[in-house]
This record gives sequence, structure tokens and C-alpha cells, in this order.
Amino acid sequence: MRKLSIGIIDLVTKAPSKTMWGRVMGANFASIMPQVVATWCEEQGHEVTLVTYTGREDLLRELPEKVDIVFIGSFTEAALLAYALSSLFRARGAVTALGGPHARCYPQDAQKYFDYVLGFTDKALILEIVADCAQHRPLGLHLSAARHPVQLPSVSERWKFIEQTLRKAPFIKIVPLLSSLGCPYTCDFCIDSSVPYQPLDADAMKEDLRFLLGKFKRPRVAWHDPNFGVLFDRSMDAIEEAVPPGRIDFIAESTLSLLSEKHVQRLKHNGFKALLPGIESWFGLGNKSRTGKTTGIEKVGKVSEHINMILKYVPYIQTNHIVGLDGDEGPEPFELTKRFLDLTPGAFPAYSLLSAFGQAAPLNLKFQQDNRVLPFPFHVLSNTQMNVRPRHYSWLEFYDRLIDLTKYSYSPRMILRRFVANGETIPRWLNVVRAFSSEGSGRAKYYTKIRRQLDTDRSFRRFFEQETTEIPQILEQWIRKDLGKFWDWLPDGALLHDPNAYLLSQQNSCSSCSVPRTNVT
Ligand code: B12
Ligand code: SF4
Repeated sequence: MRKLSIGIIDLVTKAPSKTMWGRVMGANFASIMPQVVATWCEEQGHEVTLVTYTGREDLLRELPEKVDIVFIGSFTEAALLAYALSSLFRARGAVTALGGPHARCYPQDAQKYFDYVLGFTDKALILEIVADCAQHRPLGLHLSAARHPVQLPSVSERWKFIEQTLRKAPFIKIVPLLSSLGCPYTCDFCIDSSVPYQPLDADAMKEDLRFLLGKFKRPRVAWHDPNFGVLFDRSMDAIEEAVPPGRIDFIAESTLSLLSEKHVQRLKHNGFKALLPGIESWFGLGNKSRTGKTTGIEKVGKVSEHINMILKYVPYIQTNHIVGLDGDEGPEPFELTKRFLDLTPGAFPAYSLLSAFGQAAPLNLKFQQDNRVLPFPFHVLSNTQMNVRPRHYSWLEFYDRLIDLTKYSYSPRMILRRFVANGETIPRWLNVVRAFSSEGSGRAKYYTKIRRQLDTDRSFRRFFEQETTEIPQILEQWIRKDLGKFWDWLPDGALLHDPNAYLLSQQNSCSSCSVPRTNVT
């Protein structure tokens, strides 16, 4: 077997950046899979260089001059940077592969710029690609394992890569772990709604936790499970067997339906310091929030009571809300969220605008059938940019209400109320910093900029109203400025994508054909 020089890039951010938040926290948002892929490749005797890109690194310097294959892990918001990097490394003679959320959501588009585009990725698939390591152009291969890997390399096996990433986090160091993949719930807007729930081996989890206890005085672990604690007792038993009470601080995303008082007490006992429950909507998804058919103000009351109960035990709570769902109409959803904040001052609210990421979720097909998806350049497409035309709002009304809600949420009054309501020092100050950062008042500024542009720029407005698919010049200017030197490497046409590619792929696929294990298209 030929020994290859393999580069792996984890794009934590979408452009060069020197912000303080990025400096302090960037490396803590690294993904697990690039480290996993690095470990699998190194096991085979290849020379591997992993770079976690937080916006400060010089990627050309950090990767060897001559790499045979470069794997890039990217969210959609970093896709244009990934495309630019692919063309840059291809020009230097490398083969390129894309994995991660963007590859799962927009494979048809990514195939134009990469030799391989990966969906579910297991070890066999990586070894297959490394063995092939060939150019596939003009259209790359779209490959996928049948499902997520059943097993991942242990923390000790990927420690070299974890350690080098954490070296970039100067104060707070957070290790990402997974105890499960997929989810048993079926929220139709979610990428995991059709991915079967799959717990990972409990003994492996215990081994990972014990290993970390030997590395840090007080480790901090973030569970990247889409929904932590589905098999609650199993997860807690494993933690209790491996970790003396309170020796590790944990952070997890979990649905409210799993967070009964008994469960929360056990989470407190086991050192859970931050929870991120999804509330999503006041007019739907009652199963997730244990509110059944209750909606509107009644749901606000119930959920607020629930969150206040959790706050008695767990010092940091971020509540996740989705804005712009089809069930929302008029001022009520926004006013109800404000009411929720008044009743629950200890929680930090995080808002995701309804974004239909390509083929991520079943609901996206419906949006595409109804011709409601806008072709925003990927660079601006994250949870802060809604790419679905709202069902019951004009864009102007939507942004007015959104700006009002955002300003209310991160106003000096709410910041003070949150500060007083939080008992512990770190959560208190974290909430203050976040409220002033790009996640808080920064968002209000961004939405205000969009709203102003809608008023003053005809081509911008026409794009939002779906009267044209031409990318407004101002958006192009923003992206060019942000990408800096990488703009020059952006392939022609990369600012454009087909917003209905998922629908088209469904229409073109024949249900009676059998799909080979790896080649999806
Ligand atoms: C944990 C999580 C986070 C964590 C950790 C992020 C991280 N760096 O991994 C935090 C809270 C930091 C986070 C932040 C954000 N997130 Co997030 N997050 C998730 C979540 C809940 C789980 C992802 C996960 O780790 N799954 C476990 C892994 C093993 O599975 P997987 O991701 O499906 O990966 C498989 C393949 O894609 C492949 N693969 C994955 N990575 C790579 C890399 C390489 C090199 C290769 C070869 C293969 C490969 O292998 C895996 C095994 O099959 C998902 C929702 C979900 N339910 O999946 C959203 C999700 C990934 N996030 C999303 C978004 C939008 C964001 C933010 C942009 C939000 C924002 N600010 O607007 C930020 C971006 C942060 C960043 N750049 O790092 C979207 C992504 C959509 C998209 N197409 O971009 C998702 C899908 C949720 C959604 N809205 O639908 N997130
Ligand atoms: S939104 Fe949460 S609970 Fe619903 S399917 Fe996705 S991960 Fe599961």
C-alpha cells in the first residue's frame, strides 16, 4: 500500500477572523468526525495532518506542501470557503473530499467541486476512498455508508488530535464526545428525524471518561448527541460508574420531554452544568416539550415552569427556539416568547430562523414543492438566515417582529434580570458576554441591516420576493469581503445553487432501483 500524505481540515468558522470570541471559544466547537477520520487514516500508516480552522490559521502553511488527498469537514455556512480550498488544493495536485453537514445536505452541488462527497461515513468508506484516491471530475462521486458508524475510535486513540485542537483554546477547554447517534423522535424539520436512534457502546464511553479524568484536573465534556439521554438510565449508570460525583462538568442538548425533575436531579448529581433544551414553537411539537396538545400562552406557562425547575438544579440553560415555522402567524408567537422570557429570566434564549438546508429534512421537500426556498449563497446560510419564504408573514413584517424580539431578549433590562436570576458566577458572566456578542445584540444588528437593505435596495428586495434569482450585488460584496484572499479561489458559479435540487433528485430516482452500498448517485 502506498503511504499517502493526508490533510484533514475541520472548518469551525467560515472565513478568516480574529474575533475575541473565536480566539477564546473557536476550538471548542471542533467536530468529532475530522479527528475520527484522522485516526482511521493514521492507523493505516498514512502521514496525517489535521487542522482545526478557527479563522486565524494559515492553512497553506499548516498543511504540507504536497498532500495527496484533503478531507474537509464543513457546515453549509462554510461551504464557499470549502469550495475555494478544494480548488486551491486541486491546483496543487491533490484529490479532495467533503464530509459533514454541507455534504449531507447539498451533495449535488458539492459534487461539482470535490472528487468525493460523503454522506454517512464509516471506517470502511474512508479506507475505500483512500485506496482509490483518484480524481473524479467534472462530477465527484457521492458516496455514503448505509448508516452512521457503530463504533468510533476511543478518546485515547484520537487524543493526539484532541490535544492539538484544545491547545488553541486558551482558558476553557471542552472535549466533544458522543454517546449516541440519530434520534427516536421524528420532528419533520430536523436532519435526524429519519436517522434511527443508535446508542454507542457504554463501556467505551466509560473508558473515554476515565481517560479524561487522568488528563485534566476537572475535565469539561460537551455531548454532541443530537438528543442526549434518550436511554437515560443507561447513560447515567455509565457516568456514575466511571466518574466520581461532580468530577467532570458536562454540557448536553436534550429534549424537554426527557428532563423530568427526577432526571434533572440525577444530572445535577453527575455534574451537568449546562443544558440546551429545544422548545422550538408555542404552536406545535408538543411531544418534545411534554406539553401534549397544549399551545399558546398555556404552553408558555408550562414550559416556563419546567425550565425554572431545571434551573434550580442546573446553572446554565439555553432554550432553543425556532422562528418562522408555518404554524406561526401574526404577533402572537413573538409576544409569547417575550412573555416566556419574563417568566423565565434565568434562561438564555437562542433563536434559529427556519432554514431548509437542502435535503436535510423531510419538510424541505414540501417547501421545495411549494417553491418557497430561496437560493441564498451558502456563505450567509446558517440559522441566522431564513431561506424559506414565511407562510404567514411578509418579509418586512417578519423582520420587524424578529428585530423587536431580539432587541427585547438582549436588552440591558433582560441582561440584568438574567444576571440576577443566575446563581453562579460563570453562567452569569457567560450570559452577559453572549448577549453583547454576535449571538445577542450582534444578531439584532444583522437583522436590522437586512431590514434596511429590504427598504432601500430594489434588487435585494426582488431577490427576497422571489422575483429574481440573481444574487444581489450587496450580498456578493459582503461575501467577497469576508472571504478575503480565498475569494480568488472560489470556483465560477459557486455563489449560485439550485434550491430545489432535493426535489429534483427525488423525481429522478426510481423507487424500484436498488442503490449500491456506497455510490449514491
Ligand atoms: C452537536 C451540534 C453542534 C455543536 C457541535 C458542532 C460541531 N462542530 O460538530 C455546536 C453546538 C457547537 C453546533 C453549532 C452549530 N451548528 Co450544529 N449541530 C449539532 C448536531 C445537534 C449534531 C451534529 C453531530 O455531531 N452529529 C454526530 C455526527 C457523528 O454525525 P453527523 O454530523 O451526521 O456526521 C456524519 C457525516 O456527516 C460524516 N461527517 C461529519 N463530519 C465529517 C467530517 C469529515 C472530514 C468527513 C470525511 C465526514 C464527516 O460522518 C458522520 C458519521 O456518519 C446537529 C443536528 C443533528 N441532529 O445532526 C446540528 C447541525 C449540524 N448544526 C447546524 C448548524 C446550522 C450549526 C451552526 C451553524 C448554528 C449557527 N450558529 O447558526 C453552528 C456552527 C458551529 C460550527 N461551525 O462549528 C446544522 C447544520 C446544517 C448545515 N447544513 O450546515 C445542523 C444539522 C442542525 C440543523 N439546523 O439542522 N452544532
Ligand atoms: S429536533 Fe431533536 S428531538 Fe426532534 S428529531 Fe431532531 S434531534 Fe430528535
